[in-house]
Amino acid sequence: MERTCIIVKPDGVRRNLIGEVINRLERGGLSVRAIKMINAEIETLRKHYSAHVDKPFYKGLEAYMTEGPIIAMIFEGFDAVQRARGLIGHTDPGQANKGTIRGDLGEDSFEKADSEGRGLRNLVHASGTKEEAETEVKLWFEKEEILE
Ligand code: FUP
Repeated sequence: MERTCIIVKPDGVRRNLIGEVINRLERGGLSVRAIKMINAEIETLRKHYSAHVDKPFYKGLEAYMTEGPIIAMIFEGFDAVQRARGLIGHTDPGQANKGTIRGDLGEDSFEKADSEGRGLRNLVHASGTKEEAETEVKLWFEKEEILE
């Protein structure tokens, strides 16, 4: 069965939205396969965002992702990667459709974040492709943390 890596980012944890995120993904047909609360390590973030480390916004993104604990999860289900991204919505909460997690619960936008020179607070991360999902599962989880 297809898997995807989902992270509730520090703003989602701080705003008590962990349950809401899990609920929406579960009701959307996905099942939790693994879950943990951690402080993201700088080294792990650099690998996770390897496509972005050299971009000007990376420092802000790293600062945001380390401002508090995160919830790292693996969800499983049919077409899990695309299904989760559909339920979560557009990267920019300011452009995300109503009915999506970022569209309904997001309070930030690229415009706001850029004007304040900080990372975009968009609540949740979801893997972009099946290949990314498998890489991220290995990056964030030890084998023993994924129960059979
Ligand atoms: P997503 O696939 O939705 O996680 O989005 P991207 O891979 O495009 O971006 C990764 C993260 O970098 C996003 F959560 C938002 C952040 N980002 C910025 O803060 N500024 C930018 O200009 C682009 C991305």
